[in-house]
Amino acid sequence: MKRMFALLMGLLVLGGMMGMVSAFTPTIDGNDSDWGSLDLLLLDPNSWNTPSSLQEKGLDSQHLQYIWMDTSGDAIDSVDAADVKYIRVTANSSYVYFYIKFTGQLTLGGKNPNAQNIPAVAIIIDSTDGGNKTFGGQVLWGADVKVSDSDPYAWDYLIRVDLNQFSTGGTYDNPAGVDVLDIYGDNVLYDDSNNLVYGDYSIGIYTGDTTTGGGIELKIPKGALGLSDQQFGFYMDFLTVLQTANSGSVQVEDAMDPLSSGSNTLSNFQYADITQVPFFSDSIAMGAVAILLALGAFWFFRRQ
Ligand SMILES: [Ca+2]
Ligand SMILES: [Ca+2]
Ligand SMILES: [Ca+2]
Ligand SMILES: [Ca+2]
Repeated sequence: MKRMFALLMGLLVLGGMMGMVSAFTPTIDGNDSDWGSLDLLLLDPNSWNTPSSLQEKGLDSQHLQYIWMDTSGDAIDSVDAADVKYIRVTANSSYVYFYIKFTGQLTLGGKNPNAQNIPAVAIIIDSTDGGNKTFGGQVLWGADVKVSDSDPYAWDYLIRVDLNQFSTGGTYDNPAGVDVLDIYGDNVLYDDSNNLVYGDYSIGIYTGDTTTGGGIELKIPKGALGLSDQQFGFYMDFLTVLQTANSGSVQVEDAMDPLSSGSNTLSNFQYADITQVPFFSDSIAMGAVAILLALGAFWFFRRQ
């Protein structure tokens, strides 16, 4: 009886530990209240705040993630809707999740070709060898952007949300194999040849107000970003593009890089090591529990 009790207690403790360190699953609705609470003023600017540094600053262990705190107010044309405040990244065994927070309220264009001050945001991923140094035109609403030739990065995937394509906030979900284009009028994921990549992804848009700012939440299958089960990290940069009444053409407004007006060359890719996010991936955690259960049962019955 004592052994049975010890076995049960051991499994309970183990289960608790697994729960504490396994990945969390954000709800894709454009709101990041489900990413854990934290005093943003404590976070380091212009660098990744890693899962361990975030825990030191008060993030609970149920919400391990990376946070890039961007400079607020650094959009080239001072449009708050194009100014990224921070980006959160987390992952589980199947998906990578991104949350992009803006300083200003987001306005949605409803496919008005003459819309101004409505940004498109892109996250550029360098996850595999090779790739392209230039992108733009078709995928970035006319803006031509380049990755610095002197840096090692060459992008492989581009995640794009063009707010001019949407009419209302909320969740845009698509079944695997169907592009969001077919249903809602936007394209989301491209490879480095500007071809669409299909997958079971979702977008949540929260337009917010001028005080709270808006946000975009994304769920992308790991495989659609070239990440295998054994590969746990990627380099990324982001950018927002905008056409203002003054500019007359689309230009880059904000990125991880400190930008100057008219500068469309990016070089500040940052590495997100998503192994640090779910300390055990869900499948590894489940496998470990199954093995320990089997060992425990063997030990228990052998001694009966
Ligand atoms: Ca959410
Ligand atoms: Ca910014
Ligand atoms: Ca690459
Ligand atoms: Ca910036």
